[in-house]
Amino acid sequence: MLEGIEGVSSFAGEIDYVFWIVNLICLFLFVVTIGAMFIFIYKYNEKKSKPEDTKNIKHNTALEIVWTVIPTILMMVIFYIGLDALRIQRTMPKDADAIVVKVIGKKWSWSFEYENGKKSSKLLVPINKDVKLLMTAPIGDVLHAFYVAAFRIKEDIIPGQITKLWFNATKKGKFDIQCAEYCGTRHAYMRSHVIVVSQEEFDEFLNPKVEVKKNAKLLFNDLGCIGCHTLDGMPSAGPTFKEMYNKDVTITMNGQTKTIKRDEAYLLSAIEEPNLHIVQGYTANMMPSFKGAINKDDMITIMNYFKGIETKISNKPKIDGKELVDVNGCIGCHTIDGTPSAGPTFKDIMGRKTKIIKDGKNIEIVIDKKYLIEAIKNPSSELVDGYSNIMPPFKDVLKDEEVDAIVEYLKK
Ligand code: HEC
Ligand code: HEC
Ligand SMILES: [Cu+2]
Repeated sequence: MLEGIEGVSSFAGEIDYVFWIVNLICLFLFVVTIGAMFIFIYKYNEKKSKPEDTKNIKHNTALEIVWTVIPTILMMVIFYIGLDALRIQRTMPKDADAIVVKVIGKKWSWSFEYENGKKSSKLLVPINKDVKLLMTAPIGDVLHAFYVAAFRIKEDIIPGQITKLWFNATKKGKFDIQCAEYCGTRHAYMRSHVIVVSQEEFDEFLNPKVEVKKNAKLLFNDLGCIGCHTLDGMPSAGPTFKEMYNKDVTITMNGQTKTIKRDEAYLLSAIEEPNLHIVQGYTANMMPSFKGAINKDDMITIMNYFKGIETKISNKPKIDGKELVDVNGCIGCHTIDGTPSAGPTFKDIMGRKTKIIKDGKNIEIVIDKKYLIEAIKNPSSELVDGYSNIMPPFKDVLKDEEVDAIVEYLKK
């Protein structure tokens, strides 16, 4: 079935009911009036009946009551069921019981922001959960309308005002979002998707489990090694961790004393089976076994530390240039496949020759990193020849590292 025909929100049934009742009433009235017209065309055809043969009827009370009362009742029915469906659609769920998403519609893209600050260019929502949309457009933008046919929802988006919608999706899948208010050149491309997923998938999307790579020092702290070992060469309850790797050590193993090299296998067994060999001068049964307590990644980090290789901490999620380009609506005006749009294409942009207008002068330049940064932060300072000055400046919207990430992405 065509996407959008089947209603997949909790109140789609009520909306469809109104739709069908109104249409059936219209169909009935259409048949009655057009049918009567054809009957009269036939019956009172001038060839068959002369006007003077026809009775001159001035009044028929019964008929007039019928054609007044029946349409009035039908009108009241339409009003009642319409109002009822509207009431359901306009009664917003409480913020506490719903997922509240900010929707920004602007020339010519959609972006969605969740309560925890997560931004996305697609509206991902869990199934069977109330979702409340607070929608707006930036001041200076134009009117748009948020329309999801499959959910039977549509509402205007007005710069500087907040309009609201809610829905509760009853089926998993991908459903079209379309701007339903003509808003300029790229209006037809102002599209996105609602993606309805399970609660688990939604949670993972909202709070992705970023793998935080800890550095060795943090691990030593967390695992409690620091209680018995030092990093700076000082002895403690156990030997220091300073410069151990590949150095000789004297140990007692199976009652025998011998000197061996601290290679990786030795270090590993010293951590996992500490009582297998005891370092001379220290007591056995002191160090607990960490077998199974340290995962593979962390063990690599620890070994790297012993070997003198520093593992960098990266607990900041990586800034993804592609995601930023999506979320900030760049694709509303630029393409990545070489086709022209409201702005120049991003394809092969780095190193490309282009004519720009700078300080009123027409010059040709080769696009480099510095130019790209300026073109994103202050587009009107260097206008590409042949295009209009419609790109919003991103200098206060994007952080410097975000602009860098976009430039990195554009290079590809
Ligand atoms: C309760 C104290 C204690 C804790 C906690 C402890 N150790 Fe030990 N560790 C010792 C003692 C005592 C020795 C020396 C005796 C031996 O060889 O078992 C030792 C020996 C070692 C050795 C061999 C040292 C050498 O000079 O050859 C390594 C490697 C080691 N520990 C790593 C660790 C790591 C990694 C941790 C944390 C995951 C840790 N230890 C936690 C007490 C501890
Ligand atoms: C409303 C439409 C619109 C949006 C949104 C938009 N741009 Fe533009 N962009 C343009 C137009 C039009 C031009 C050409 C005129 C100019 O230089 O400002 C342009 C020019 C550029 C240029 C210079 C291209 C060249 O060939 O020299 C870059 C780079 C650029 N945009 C990047 C971006 C990025 C990155 C975003 C998103 C963060 C973005 N744009 C969002 C319309 C837009
Ligand atoms: Cu629009």
